[in-house]
Amino acid sequence: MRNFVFEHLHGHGAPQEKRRIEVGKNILDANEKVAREVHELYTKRGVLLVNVVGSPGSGKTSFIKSLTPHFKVAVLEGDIASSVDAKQFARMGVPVIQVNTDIYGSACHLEAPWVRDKLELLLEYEPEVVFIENVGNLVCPSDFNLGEHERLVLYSVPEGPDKPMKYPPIFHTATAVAITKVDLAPVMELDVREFEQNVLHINPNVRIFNFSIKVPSTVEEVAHYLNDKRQELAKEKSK
Ligand SMILES: Nc1nc2c(ncn2[C@@H]2O[C@H](COP(=O)(O)OP(=O)(O)OP(=O)(O)O)[C@@H](O)[C@H]2O)c(=O)[nH]1
Ligand SMILES: [Mg+2]
Repeated sequence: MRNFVFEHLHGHGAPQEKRRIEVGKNILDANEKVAREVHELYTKRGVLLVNVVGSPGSGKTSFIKSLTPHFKVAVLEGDIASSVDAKQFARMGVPVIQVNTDIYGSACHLEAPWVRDKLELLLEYEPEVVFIENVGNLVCPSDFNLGEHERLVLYSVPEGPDKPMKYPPIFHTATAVAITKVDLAPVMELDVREFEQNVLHINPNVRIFNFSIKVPSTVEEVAHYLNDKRQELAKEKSK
């Protein structure tokens, strides 16, 4: 229920507030039910589902593109409008489906019922990993499970080291955090260790990566992590 505002419900006072909370709870309950179904389907098929979240421009598309040589990838692309990012994947021959939230009141996040059928469809391409590129936002996606196995939060160096304290829920719900564009840290005179400490302050057990599309070893480290997760999934599938 955190951070959940229904702008279409106007008015003030207790009855409206109560109704707002009830509607919010119903939406989240419905989301959770569909997310569980997606999670079960992907687990049964042994396909790793990764929800990539982060601010606009934090490097989500670049991150996913850098991992395409390592896995057979498919992408569900979420944006308020346009298919700019989806076209990049299509040009690379990566199966991609675009979801625009302008038909859902220009929501700043994806919800499971909006993506379920698309995620089912992507399985027909027999991918090893399906990436969801969520709508660029550090707040809204945190409440909406999409059935993912991994929630990877991308947090870029130019955003500055204080974001975990200001936007804790997204860091709290992450399974891993990639501090992106670390190649820019020296130019910006920023210390990546301060970013790491602030992330760990909010989520002490989360896995942290230092990442740059310009440094192949950082891409390989993430690929290795995701491969381990795929193997864990294969074991779960065979149970
Ligand atoms: N120096 C540097 N630039 C990067 C890196 N990763 C991404 N960029 C640049 O950052 C800009 C934004 O990257 P995108 O991958 O489009 O970011 P995004 O999160 O997908 O953006 P939206 O989808 O618009 O929210 C682009 O100009 C990228 O080339 C990096 O590791 N280092
Ligand atoms: Mg993008």
